[in-house]
Amino acid sequence: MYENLFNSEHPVTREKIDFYKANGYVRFDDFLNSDEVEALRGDLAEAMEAKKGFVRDLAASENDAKPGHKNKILQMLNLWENFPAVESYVKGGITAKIAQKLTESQNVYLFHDQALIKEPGPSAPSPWHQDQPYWPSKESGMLSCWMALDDVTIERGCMQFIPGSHKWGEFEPMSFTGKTDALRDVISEDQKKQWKPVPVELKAGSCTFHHGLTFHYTNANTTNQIRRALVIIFIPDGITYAGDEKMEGPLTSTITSKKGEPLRGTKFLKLV
Ligand SMILES: O=C(O)CCC(=O)C(=O)O
Repeated sequence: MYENLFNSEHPVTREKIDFYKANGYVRFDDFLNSDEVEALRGDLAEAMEAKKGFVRDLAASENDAKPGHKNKILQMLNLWENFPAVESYVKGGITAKIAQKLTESQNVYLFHDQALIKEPGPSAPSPWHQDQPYWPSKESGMLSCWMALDDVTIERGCMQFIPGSHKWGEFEPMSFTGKTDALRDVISEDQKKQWKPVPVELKAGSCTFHHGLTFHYTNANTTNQIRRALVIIFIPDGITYAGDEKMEGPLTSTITSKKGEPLRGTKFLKLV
């Protein structure tokens, strides 16, 4: 059904690779065409109805655990398992090939995909955080592709990055219900001087890639339109399983590696 979609090749120039290495993120404009965006939006709409698999409100607090609770940041994990357009997009490897070039890796495995949705209404900011503290990897180097499925502005919750912060090391995981800039409290005075957020507004079908240590943030969606993003997280070469040194995540039980072995799991597909 999707044989003509998700199979394009996207050039990665030396300039893009150098930008990613220096800044910890990089943008790719006009990556998916409108048919591809529509197909993914269709799957997300179905997923929001079906609520299959791992689904949660990333910003829910204890007070929110009530019937009729409206999600502030809806997270739906591993849609590739149940939704055919997402499956073609993920397995087609069009973003994994970019991850391969950015990391200069031979192999790239899937960690997981996730839809991150901020509906108009009760939306929350995604606080400044790094991703790596939530991941089971010992080494840094895993990375994400954040695909905009809507035109995103600052007000609608586009990604914002602190360029170069992927070189500052790994900090504690941040709470999604706490102060949005708590990460600023734990960095050095010199790093505070370099705290110059760069918002990356994107058209639907454009994306950013970011390194697992890069500080990033998105605003609450204060517009009256939905904000849909589809993220794929990649495991390049050289990443081993940290064992129980790291916090447990929704995929911990699917990990097949022993501590110190290359990070692999029953759902971590080889994409490239
Ligand atoms: O989309 C968001 O609000 C946050 C995205 C994010 O933190 C990520 O993709 O790592």
